[in-house]
Amino acid sequence: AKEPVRVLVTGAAGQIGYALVPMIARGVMLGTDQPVILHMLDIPPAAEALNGVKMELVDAAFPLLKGVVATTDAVEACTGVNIAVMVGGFPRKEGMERKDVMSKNVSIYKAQASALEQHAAPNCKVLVVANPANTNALILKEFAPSIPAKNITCLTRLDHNRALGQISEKLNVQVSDVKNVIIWGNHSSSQYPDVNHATVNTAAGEKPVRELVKDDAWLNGEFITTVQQRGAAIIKARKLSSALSAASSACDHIRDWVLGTPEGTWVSMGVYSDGSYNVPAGPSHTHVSLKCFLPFNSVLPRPLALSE
Ligand code: NAX
Repeated sequence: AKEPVRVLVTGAAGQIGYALVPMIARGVMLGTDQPVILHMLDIPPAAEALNGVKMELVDAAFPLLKGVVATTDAVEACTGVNIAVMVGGFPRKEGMERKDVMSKNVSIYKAQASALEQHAAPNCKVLVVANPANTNALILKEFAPSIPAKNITCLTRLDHNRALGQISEKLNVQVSDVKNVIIWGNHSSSQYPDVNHATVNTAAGEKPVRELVKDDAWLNGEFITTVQQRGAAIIKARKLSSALSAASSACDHIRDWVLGTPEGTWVSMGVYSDGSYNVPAGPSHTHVSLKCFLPFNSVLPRPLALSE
């Protein structure tokens, strides 16, 4: 039998956490033959709710779940973890300026970076979900210099999956037959969902999305804005932000990172740019006019090839 993998979820008492931890415990993230031990971190005001989530995990009697650590102590939460999914953070509230949210998140991500750097398992893989995801990932990278930059990523897979979903709806094909969209830019409304290399598996073989859609106006207009603004549309409809789709995409991100993508398929992840794809290496200074300690836009997404 395989040794259990320790998976940390921060902000585990929140709505994404509530959708995510049962997926991990069922094997959606790491495979149905991979036992897991869940580490859940939240802040003291959420401690009771966090304990309630732990009670439900026990009640669900997941065969793969070999243990649960539920804590408000970052060091205890980070100790020995192989995978860290950072969902906790300070949300932007009405009337708050972006820089106020930034300074709160800088202190949160600085402390959690140190806890991970000192106590996580070697080669721990980190996925930042909490917004601003790209910037929080950069902060974590800056304050955990001994963790290789390539092990620190942020979630843009939800945008990638949203783009696949829109193409599948437009063409009335199965979403599993659509592949190789790319999300460039930040996880924000400035992102660019790119269909120029995307294909659909048809009875007559793989066809480019552009050839099948035959509607460049839609592809260059409504498709892009729908993907860019999907988060806002979900909030409008649900009165809550995306949770099940974010949790599912976080599982997809880690699964493909650890287990690889199918031959000929790539996916989008936010990574620290090494200069690939003609994207400038290192932090981008596009938004330095916003007063924060660190440049924004710093972790640039790229498609991940199977071999990486
Ligand atoms: P919730 O407010 O439901 O949950 C957040 C949880 O984090 C709460 O339980 C809170 O107590 C906890 N928390 C706050 N500070 C913490 C700290 N210092 N350490 C540990 N836990 C802490 O938000 P939810 O809807 O679950 O969203 C979580 C984050 O995901 C938000 O920042 C949100 O903006 C972001 N999202 C990112 C997406 C992406 O694609 N990158 C999409 C979905 C989502 O909007």
